[in-house]
Amino acid sequence: MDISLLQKARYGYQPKLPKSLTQPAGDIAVQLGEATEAAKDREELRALFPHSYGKPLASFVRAQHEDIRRKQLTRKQLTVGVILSGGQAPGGHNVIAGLYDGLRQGNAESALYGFLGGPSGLLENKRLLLTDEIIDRYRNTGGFDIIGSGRTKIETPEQFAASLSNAEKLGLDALVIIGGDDSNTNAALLAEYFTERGSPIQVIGCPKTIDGDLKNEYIETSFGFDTACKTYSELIGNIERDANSAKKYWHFIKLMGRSASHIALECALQTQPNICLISEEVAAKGLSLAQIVDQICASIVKRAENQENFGVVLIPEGLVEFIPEMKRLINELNDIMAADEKEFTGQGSFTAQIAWLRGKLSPAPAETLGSLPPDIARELLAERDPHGNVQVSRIETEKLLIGMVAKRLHSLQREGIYRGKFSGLAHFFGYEGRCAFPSNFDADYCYSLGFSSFVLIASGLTGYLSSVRNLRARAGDWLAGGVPLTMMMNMEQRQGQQKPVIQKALVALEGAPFRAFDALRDIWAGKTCFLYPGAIQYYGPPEVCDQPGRTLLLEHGSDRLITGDQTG
Ligand code: FBP
Repeated sequence: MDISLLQKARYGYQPKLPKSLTQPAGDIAVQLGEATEAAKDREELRALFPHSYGKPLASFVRAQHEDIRRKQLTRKQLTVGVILSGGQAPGGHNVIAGLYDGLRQGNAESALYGFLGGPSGLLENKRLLLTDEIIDRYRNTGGFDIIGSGRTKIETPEQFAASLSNAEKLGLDALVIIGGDDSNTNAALLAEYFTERGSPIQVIGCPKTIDGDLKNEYIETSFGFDTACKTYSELIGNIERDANSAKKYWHFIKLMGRSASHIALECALQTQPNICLISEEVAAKGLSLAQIVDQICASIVKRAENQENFGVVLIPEGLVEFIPEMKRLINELNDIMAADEKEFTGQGSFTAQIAWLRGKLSPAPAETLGSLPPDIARELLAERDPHGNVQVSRIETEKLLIGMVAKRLHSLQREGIYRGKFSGLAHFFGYEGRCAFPSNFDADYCYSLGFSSFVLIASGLTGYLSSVRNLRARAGDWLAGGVPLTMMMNMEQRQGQQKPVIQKALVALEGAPFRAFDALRDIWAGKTCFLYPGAIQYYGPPEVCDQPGRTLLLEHGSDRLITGDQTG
């Protein structure tokens, strides 16, 4: 098989581990803290998770450390299953490699099965026994192609029973689920279900998603966010330089991140575009589509006064769901389409579907639907994903905004306020970043998360999310352990019912990353302050190659990687 020169070189990269995980496996000690509580809805969660609610935080330390509840890891032979769940995120292969290496280090006879195609692999008992030869072919590479991924949700009683029965048939000691908030909610439910049924099979989760919205006090970032943002930022920087060279286009770039705007914000910090919309701010200020268009036009008009008829606008993928009038429309559409699905799909044509819906919608949402260009309306009516979400990546907000901006500029021209030339180009960056070779940060972080999952399993824990913290320091000083999944949960309304779910972290408007952006964005809107980050570097000085993104550094009180002593 042909492989690129970079892939060949990356096979030789040895991911860095926190010091606590570089001891021989038998010398790693587990320190258990106090019982934990969820931030909200404690009584409901305690009742729903009687066997797994309130577990203590776990951290791994050097065995010679004093005042710890020492627990030597067994060298027992283990059989573990692993699932990749949801969208691809750079570094998934390294999570599996870290888990595999940990298991083999503990006992050379231990086995790791990969379930094929996501959670459905467990339900249908489709799996692959992972060997040295397979693992070595995927070390430090992007993608999830080692075993594939999928978005099947384990939710019916039959699916829970099939999961347990297939795991038992394979003789699994543990199951590792690598996924985002929904998949780790599933991990928590499975852990509770297995224990309730008297099964000793442990369930451990790993925080994955390029969207960056699976984070909290104990999970500093989800893996993949770093590489995806660096990949998009390289592309945005290249477009900025092209825009500044040609001086004739306004580029409207939509960036993935289903709901939260972390990716857009991080890319803005890395590239300093003229405008970056932040969905959470749009919702907080209750901005309408027309007000957003006015905000963009203000920058275009100002720059045109300096003959700068070019610029770059970043748009988060989930924007439409945060604009109050659009949110109301989407919510009503979701309910109507779910309640009368057959009747809706039975309408002969798109025009008939729109007419049918307008008859059922409240007056304001009906008017919003009528005001949208047909292509956008069509995208809003497209099939929902298995979790009942609108597939926001299919809504071409970038084109919608270009059209509305052009119209508004035309009026401003007639009023004599605008004298420039506007030519808008639309881009969408999403899939380009999900399978990139993981940055050194993601390669190290993922390998550590996988290895840490092994230690959680070897320590006999279940219902935990693998956690590696202190990420603004060098890898040797990272702190590995586990966070009880129930600690990160709350109750939310999903498809008409209150359900326990892991909380999604949206961009905090009072947080350091947003404040850093807010302090400079007015300058960026008028002037050309573009930053060109260039491609991810894998080899070279640590401050260029190992530096995590700005969001993580700013959130943890520093503006750059701490490169100090690693030996302590
Ligand atoms: P996860 O939350 O599963 O990691 O997926 C994230 C994501 O890449 C979103 O940014 C995007 O909206 C969605 O997946 C696209 O889904 P699909 O891969 O099904 O097209």
